Amino acid sequence: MHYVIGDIHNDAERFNRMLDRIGFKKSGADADHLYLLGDLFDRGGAAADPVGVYFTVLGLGDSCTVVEGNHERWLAAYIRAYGLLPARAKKRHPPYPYESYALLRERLTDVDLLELAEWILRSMPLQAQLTLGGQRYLFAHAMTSPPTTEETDTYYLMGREDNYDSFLLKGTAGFLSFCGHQHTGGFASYPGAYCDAERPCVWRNAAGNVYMMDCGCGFADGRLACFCLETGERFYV
Ligand SMILES: [Mn+2]
Repeated sequence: MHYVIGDIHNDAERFNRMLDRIGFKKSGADADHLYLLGDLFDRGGAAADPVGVYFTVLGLGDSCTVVEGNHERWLAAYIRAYGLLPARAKKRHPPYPYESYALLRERLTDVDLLELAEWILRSMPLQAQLTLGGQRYLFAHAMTSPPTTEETDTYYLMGREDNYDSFLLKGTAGFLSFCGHQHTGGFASYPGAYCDAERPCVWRNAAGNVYMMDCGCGFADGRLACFCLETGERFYV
């Protein structure tokens, strides 16, 4: 099966519970594949565990595709900028605005941290695509684009620089798009519908070609959503 998971935001516990819940298989004849929509890191409150999220994703190996989120970009940029400073300059450097960096530093060496930044910047595409059973899919953090039209990094990472409302209305023609970034709780006034009774939950636009997956994981009242492409089934933890 092919699964899609939205913004995790440092909640390794929920992420691992979700993989158990769907019985994710990373190898064998019936191996699954997972698409992560970015924003693995930052937030998560007292239970924030960025190392746990990182190690779980590394453990999934080739069975997982991660598209880059704005928080990955910010974290990688900070690691690169800070990690290369001499010790004295580090003291004067402003702290990373989220706890992720301090938590990562507790358990990872400088070299491990730089590897994390390289992993983000070199291996995470801004958009991924898949054709499955004749259906074409696109995965991006904030907004998708036709694969033939390369947009700016900000378009995929943040969304709003272009016409976000138009994307939510029309999607990307010929594809089913899966995105995160914006908590679905804010979509009540857009043309579309919540896919499940309990909130927060996955939201689908009225055209039926955009699924928004960020259900606020990492916030106190949020949860993590997972969508199975073959069955349309949604899972929440
Ligand atoms: Mn985001």
